[in-house]
Amino acid sequence: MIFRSILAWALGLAAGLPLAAPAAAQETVKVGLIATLTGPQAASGRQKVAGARLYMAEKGNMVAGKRIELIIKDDTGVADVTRRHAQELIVNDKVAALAGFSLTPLALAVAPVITQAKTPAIIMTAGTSIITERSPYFVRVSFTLPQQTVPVAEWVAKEGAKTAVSLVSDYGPGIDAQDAFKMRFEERGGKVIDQLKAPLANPEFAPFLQKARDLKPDVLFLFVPAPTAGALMRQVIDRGLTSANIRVVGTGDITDDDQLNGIGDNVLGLITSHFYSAAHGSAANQKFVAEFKKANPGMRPNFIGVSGYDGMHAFYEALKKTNGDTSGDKLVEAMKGLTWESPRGMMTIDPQTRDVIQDVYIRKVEKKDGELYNVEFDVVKQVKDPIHK
Ligand code: VNL
Repeated sequence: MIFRSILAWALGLAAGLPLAAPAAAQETVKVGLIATLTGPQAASGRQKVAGARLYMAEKGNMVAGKRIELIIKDDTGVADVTRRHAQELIVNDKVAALAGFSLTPLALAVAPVITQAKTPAIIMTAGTSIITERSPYFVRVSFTLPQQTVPVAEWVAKEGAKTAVSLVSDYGPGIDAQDAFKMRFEERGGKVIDQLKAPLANPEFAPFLQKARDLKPDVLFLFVPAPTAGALMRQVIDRGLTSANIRVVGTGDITDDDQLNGIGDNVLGLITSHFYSAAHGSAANQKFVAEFKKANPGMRPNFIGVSGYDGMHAFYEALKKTNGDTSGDKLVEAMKGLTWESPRGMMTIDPQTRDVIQDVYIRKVEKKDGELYNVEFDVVKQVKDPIHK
């Protein structure tokens, strides 16, 4: 008899019948952070997770009466794994939003999934222009490559450079950077004499660097994803390019704050344009850098870390605006037009494109207190992506 009633109770539970679920469980809002934590791009995942966690540690985990829970998944840098995590986080964990996405193909892989599920996805790295057009549920807090490239193309033209060669990783953001560099440099009277592309996986840069050197351009423009920067820049140095009569420039991915000290003094004086530097002088950034270092001994934040931090901000502010309503359409609507002071400077989510509008700085590698930094010395204010404005 007792056994039978226990059985009946258990069956009732399994069928989801009487016993009400605990109220607290219903008040949890989950965010699925898909980061690349292993493999050659692992440095990007470490930064993103550290940035997102720091934001939550500073602001607490209660927003609009809901408890925020961050679920972190490692996609190992493989698009099929990113897509599988996205599906499981949406279907099984019922996340209100996804975030993360390091390499461009990883972001593109989830576009159909988030569109079908109407789940917002906050892009914290991937920088190919087209991504935000692939789903109305993408919101980007990182950057686009054309946005970062145009300022340095203008800068070298203004400095009197007449000829240039570009060398980039052969995939979305590299092609975007190369095209944007050529467009703006040639508009300003320069000539791009060759556009070189190295494979993304296991790149061997030496033959491309030799070719660039032989072409004797005034400028060599470089882009690779940040975790690959150390490998590229060591070969740039070994080939003597920083001491040849060629001005080496790039987007800030090639001198990112995570890799820069490991690259070494040979890149002192190198000019890049980018939206974030750990040396940015604002009070907000000084606090951010200090807190980030305290929470993550041995690390300093880079543009991916700050995007992890800002991505959580976008989500928190959106949930406040919807008063805790987690409808995907309402959250995306609430993120459109958000403006705030990030450690990087002022930023806005463009209500038309869901992409980020932000200042892009021209910086020079300098040594301060025994460490290498990208020191900002000029700025182009509030730049929109020049491709899909
Ligand atoms: C991408 C662009 C990735 C820039 C990066 O590092 C980066 C991308 C992971 O769009 O794949 O620095």
